[in-house]
Amino acid sequence: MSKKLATGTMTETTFVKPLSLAESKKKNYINIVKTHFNKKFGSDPSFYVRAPGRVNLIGEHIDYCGYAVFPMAIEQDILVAISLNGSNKINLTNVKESLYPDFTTSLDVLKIDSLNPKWYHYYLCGFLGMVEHASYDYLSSSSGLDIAVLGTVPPSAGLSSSSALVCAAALATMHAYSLSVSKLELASLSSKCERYIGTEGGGMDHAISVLAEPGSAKLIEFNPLQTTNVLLPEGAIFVIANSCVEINKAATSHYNIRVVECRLATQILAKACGLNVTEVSKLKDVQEFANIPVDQMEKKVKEVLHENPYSRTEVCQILELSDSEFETTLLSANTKFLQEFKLYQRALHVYQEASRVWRFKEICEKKSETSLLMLGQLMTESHASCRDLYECSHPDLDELVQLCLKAGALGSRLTGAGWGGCTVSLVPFEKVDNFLVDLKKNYYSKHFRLQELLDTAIFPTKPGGGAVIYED
Ligand code: ADP
Ligand code: NG1
Ligand code: MG
Repeated sequence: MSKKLATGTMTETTFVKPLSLAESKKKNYINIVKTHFNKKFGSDPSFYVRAPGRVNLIGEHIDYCGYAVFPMAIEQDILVAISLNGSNKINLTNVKESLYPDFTTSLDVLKIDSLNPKWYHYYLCGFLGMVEHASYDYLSSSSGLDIAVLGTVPPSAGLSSSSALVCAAALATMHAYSLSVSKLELASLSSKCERYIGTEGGGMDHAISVLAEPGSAKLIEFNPLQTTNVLLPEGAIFVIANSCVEINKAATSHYNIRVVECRLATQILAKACGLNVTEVSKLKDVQEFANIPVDQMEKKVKEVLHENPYSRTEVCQILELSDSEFETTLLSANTKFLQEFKLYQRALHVYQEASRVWRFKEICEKKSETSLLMLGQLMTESHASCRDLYECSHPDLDELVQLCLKAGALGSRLTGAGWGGCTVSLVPFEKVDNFLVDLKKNYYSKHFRLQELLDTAIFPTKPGGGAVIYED
């Protein structure tokens, strides 16, 4: 694990803050989770942890290919109230009990069922990641924990509720057992341990949830993990709108299929470039080892890959693998059944999206009269690429993006993994009120089932802070 410090203006290195410093809205939520904890366990929690969700402004499905992404933390978060209980049991309860029922397990039989993921498995990812990191030795038969959870990140909506839960669980475990882990280590290990749930995800969500600082978005680079604060241009605001199509990434195979397609495109491109395929695991590695600028990778993709889907047999032939070698080395549990792979389209999206991220950052830094227009255009191009090349959109999301643009957004795109979830739109300040009215009328009123969700489905957002431990 890299020990390199985050670059930029990382000012705070400690997670702990006095509870009295929590802002008043947060204190209200803390009181709700405290009351729930008290009702379930008959005492007050020892401390609280918050970890925020995030909105990715640009750079979709490229973190697991090694490329930099551009998210910011949002106000909505996962709150955890926790105490050691002196037994060998972990008792988990959730304020939204009807959605997320109580769960109890002994410390010696912890298990994450990736075939049937439940809410508490995400918590256990964070717990296990932390205890494995510190080695199990110090866990005793009295290391049990009582835990209450309250989440305000809309779930399964591309705003990273899952990773907020995993990060909060890892941080709560760290503090409960008096372990010392740096912010950068926590970000890396939370991203590794969310993979226990079965998704072969990248590191964006955990990095921003842990490392975010109020007031700026972050460019996040990987290998080694490092972050740079970027101030967003003035005059416009990012507005999130939820299509209200829910998609659970661990319970479906869409996400891992894309990871596999990128992996296969990597191998075939590496072979065609004469690289040692065993040294190359991500699309970014091909670009770097072949020493080709990222904006010229489009030409290479068009030279090497064909547009028609690749059959499993063809991929095995090109990579000189038997079918069973192919399955064991390149596929995952929920992608073993795959017979066809769209490699041209996925690789093209990744390289073009990676270039868009750097252009986005440069525009933010240069600040000109046309900055907002150029940022908006990049966002809309990113959505088109997610829809057409990466095929991770959804008809309702496409409709919502069009409505956002019609309502005055300078740019709009899906955010997060896609296949449902939210859009993020860049809206000039003076147009925000009309934008909200138009969207409510044209999207939310039309879809009757969404009426009751209106209050939480559409909201302006600004860059928030990262994970915190609150103590009395
Ligand atoms: P997202 O885009 O929100 O990260 P995922 O499909 O990755 O979507 O994760 C959603 C899952 O995270 C939910 O099905 C649930 O298991 C868990 N989750 C999200 N919010 C909460 C919450 N408030 N309490 C408990 N579990 C939650
Ligand atoms: P969401 O939609 O929050 O589950 C996922 C991945 C990210 C990234 C985006 C797409 C996890 C935990 N998160 O986010 O790493 O790949 O999709 O850009 O796997
Ligand atoms: Mg998630």
